[in-house]
Amino acid sequence: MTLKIYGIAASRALRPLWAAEELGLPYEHIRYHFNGPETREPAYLALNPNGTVPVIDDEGLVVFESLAITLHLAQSRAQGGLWAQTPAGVAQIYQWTLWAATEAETLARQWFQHTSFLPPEKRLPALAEEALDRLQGRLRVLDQALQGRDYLVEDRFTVADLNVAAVLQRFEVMAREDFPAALAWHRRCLARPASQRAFALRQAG
Ligand SMILES: N[C@@H](CCC(=O)N[C@@H](CS)C(=O)NCC(=O)O)C(=O)O
Repeated sequence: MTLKIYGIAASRALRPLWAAEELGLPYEHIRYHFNGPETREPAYLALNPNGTVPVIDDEGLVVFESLAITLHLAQSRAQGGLWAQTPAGVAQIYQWTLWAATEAETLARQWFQHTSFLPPEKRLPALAEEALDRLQGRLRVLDQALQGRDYLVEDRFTVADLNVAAVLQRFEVMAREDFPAALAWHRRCLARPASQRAFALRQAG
């Protein structure tokens, strides 16, 4: 049975798609849109009761939450090189992934919603501004962590880089200050062939 990844690439499903591409995994991409209708059906809700994308079915193991999925793929295919080789590296993968989810994504999402995603009449510029302002502090943390190094964990590309780079996929638009180390790192991550292939899937839906 092939790995199944549900959700169009122009959504958080990009993250497991990118991980699968990095790992060279065969997978079936089921391009359900996050606005439905398929994600409102009982068959889908049995996989992901949140009714959101992505969710994966990995030979019977069903996992939702995009960053949990990338962690699972990286760890279960550790020979693919996205997982850490030491307990300290594993701790840092968790640290950066949870940082991405709790510190970075909330603000990046608030900014994106109120600049692009919501219908214009529902956008609140003050909320976009507040999020962008607070985000600069998070980007500074990232920039400092990347001083003198190419990647976040164990000096090579891991799922920590994938998760943080994907959550901050609009890094270049969101950065108001100079963050040279983080900017170079972000470009390095997004230039990877697997990343390019995953992002290209957004054209197909
Ligand atoms: N924390 C979840 C969020 C999933 C999520 O909200 N996905 C969006 C698309 S990017 C969605 O399906 N939205 C539809 C909805 O909320 O009904 C994850 O990272 O997987």
